[in-house]
Amino acid sequence: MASAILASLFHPSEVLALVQYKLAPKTKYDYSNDKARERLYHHLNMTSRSFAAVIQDLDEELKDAICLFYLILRGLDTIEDDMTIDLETKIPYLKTFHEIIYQKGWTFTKSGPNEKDRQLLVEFDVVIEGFLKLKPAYQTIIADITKRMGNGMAHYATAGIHVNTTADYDEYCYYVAGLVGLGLSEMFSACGFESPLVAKRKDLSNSMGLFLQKTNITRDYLEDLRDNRRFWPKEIWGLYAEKMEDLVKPENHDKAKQCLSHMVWNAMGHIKDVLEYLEMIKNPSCFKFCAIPQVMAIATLNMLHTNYKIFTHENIKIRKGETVWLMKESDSINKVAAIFRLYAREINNKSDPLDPHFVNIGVACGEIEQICVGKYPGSTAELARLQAGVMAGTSGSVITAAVVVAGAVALKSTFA
Ligand code: D9A
Repeated sequence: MASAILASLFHPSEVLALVQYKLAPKTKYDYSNDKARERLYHHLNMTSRSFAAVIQDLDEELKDAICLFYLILRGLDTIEDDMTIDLETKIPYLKTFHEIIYQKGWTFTKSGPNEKDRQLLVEFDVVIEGFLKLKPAYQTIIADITKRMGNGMAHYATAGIHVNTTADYDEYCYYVAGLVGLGLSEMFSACGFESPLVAKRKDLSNSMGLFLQKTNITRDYLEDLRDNRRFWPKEIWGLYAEKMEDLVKPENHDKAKQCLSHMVWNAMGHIKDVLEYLEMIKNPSCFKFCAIPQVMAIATLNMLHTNYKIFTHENIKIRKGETVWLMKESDSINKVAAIFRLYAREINNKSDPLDPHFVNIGVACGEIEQICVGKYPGSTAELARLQAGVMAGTSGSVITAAVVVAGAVALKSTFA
């Protein structure tokens, strides 16, 4: 907590969000009367910290279905990611995972010892038990998406098949992320929270996944390379280096930065769709659930833009305070549009005029501004309010006040 506050010292609204977050009641949900459900949410909280809270805030009707969807996909992803499992073993698991989720008692102990979500697969019987209790309509959606995703993963895991063209890049991201968007949209429409149109707009649902996945792939260049996974399309990196791993060489510093801008620009291509999708979502808990990952993605993209560190450091993340602040603010389309405008402006301000994508990125940022001003005029007032909290230099007194409050909280929790 203390270090998170320090990191956000020049962002008073983040300090405030952190303090509020820390003060919020901890045991919001009590699963102690249902041991299986308690175990399920334990696994959810283990796999993803901030996103787990967002899932738990969903309305009861969707909460378990989406929690299980998330855990099932996480299980599948853990097998796909694991480079210690040989392909002859891995591919059949990927292709049949949609059947495995109906097999009571199934568990998996072949994950490598360093696999982060190893334990989820070791206790996967808990996930299966939960899945089998869901309404059949949700089971069908989850199994169908799992089947299509597993087969797509199996294709790209096959020896000799790589992400070469930008079309491959879109296809790979469709399998691992776009399909998640499609499945969730089907659930939103099936339960009646959202209009049937949401499920119909598969293009927009796909973009919701692609924007998240492309941001992650851009961020994870070094980590993926270390594990010999390559998701940056050759059609892009091939313009800047002979081999993808050559980008990290100091003599290729400038080319690497240009390649990074190209990847950032490619990801930005989905933002228009993301805003259009979010505009359709009316249920407040669904809206926050959908909006929070997207605003975190544009904040991450802003952090990546022109940042050579992605070629030298793994695990580049936005500040904890920034995450908590984004989670608090993302509750209406006007506020989300304001957040997108804020980061689009930051991205544009950082751009290097000598970069070959300077104009492209400038146009993409300008389009975000144009769409938001045209369609979400309320975002202008929200943007002014957000900026008042971001402009640290002009609000020293707010910083001081916030730090004093935070100090009091820290003392309180020490002596409580
Ligand atoms: C999502 Cl059910 C994901 N993925 C995410 C998380 O958001 C999407 C995996 C399973 C599910 C949902 C998501 C959320 C809301 C609406 C969506 C949607 O579509 C309409 O998916 C497109 O990243 C994984 C894929 C991108 C592969 C789909 C957000 C999440 N955040 C992580 C942060 C991180 O850095 O991984 O998981 C976290 O908080 O741990």
